[in-house]
Amino acid sequence: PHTTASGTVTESPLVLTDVVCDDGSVGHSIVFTYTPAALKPVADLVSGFGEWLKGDAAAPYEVDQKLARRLRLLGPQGLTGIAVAAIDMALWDAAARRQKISLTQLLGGTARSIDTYGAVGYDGVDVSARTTEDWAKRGFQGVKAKIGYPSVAEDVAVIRAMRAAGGPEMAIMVDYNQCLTPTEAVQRMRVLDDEGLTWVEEPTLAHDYAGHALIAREAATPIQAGENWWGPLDMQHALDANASDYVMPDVMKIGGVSGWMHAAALAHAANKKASSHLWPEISAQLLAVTPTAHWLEYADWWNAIVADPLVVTDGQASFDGVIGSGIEWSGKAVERYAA
Ligand code: SMN
Ligand code: MG
Repeated sequence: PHTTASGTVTESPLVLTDVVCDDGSVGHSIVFTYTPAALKPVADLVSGFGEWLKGDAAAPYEVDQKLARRLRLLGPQGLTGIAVAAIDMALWDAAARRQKISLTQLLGGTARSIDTYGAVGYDGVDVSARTTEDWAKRGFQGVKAKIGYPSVAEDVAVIRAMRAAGGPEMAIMVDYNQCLTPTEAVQRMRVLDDEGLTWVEEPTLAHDYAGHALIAREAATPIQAGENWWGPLDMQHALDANASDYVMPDVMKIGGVSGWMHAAALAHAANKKASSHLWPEISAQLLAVTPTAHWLEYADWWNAIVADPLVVTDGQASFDGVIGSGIEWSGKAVERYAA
């Protein structure tokens, strides 16, 4: 279970999409619905939108434009956005596979290694320290903990225990998962600013850009946000408000590979470092073509169903030799976990 200050993630409800093209090429993608109640509605939307695309060119740009037009009145966010991202990611995967190259190569880049950090849950002092030590032993040079304990003193105790366990060189990030008011966050930042943190993530409601901007202005530590932005337009609004020092779009919520590439351009233009959120395989490849690339978030939750999960050695993700976006089903496992 992945524990956060805003609830515990105990399962991974995933919709797996295959795009099948007339030339025999296929593309795969994973979307994460957060709750099983959204599984079937998302799967139905993916196949429903798929009906509109039968006979069309398997061209992600064209498909994105078509879906955006068809969905203008329903709106582009929430389950709709998730289904569009499922199709977009699978189409980009198919486009790379057709040429037997990686997604990164298709986008004009080459395989390179990406700094990767591991996750520490909302698990108290002892477990947070132990998990940090485990990541350090595996060669990771960054870890991110969930905090937002009842008092800032408890937040600090967790951070210091992690620092002791991970050593002075370890980059430590913390994530409040939106649990504070802006005023509480400003008060906590006055204390946390002495802890040498690499970033403090989502201290307040994800869509309270003014609140985030207030916190970012008052804090010396960089403020991180982005995993809950729906599409590049949300990101633009956050940038307009100067809501965060760093950005971390989520490849699904930002609109798939197409959305990510728009977001990468926005981060570049704003000169803000960009990190990823979940989806380690595809995100590593996208960070390799993101001019302000920063950290890759590592998660192995979906490894069971992926034939060749991302390889991370000494805290560096690599994808040399991978074809497509790195998503290939582990057939038996998919059958076993099918809902
Ligand atoms: C997170 C990830 C996945 C589910 C819930 C929360 C988190 C993160 O905020 O940054 O990894
Ligand atoms: Mg987060």
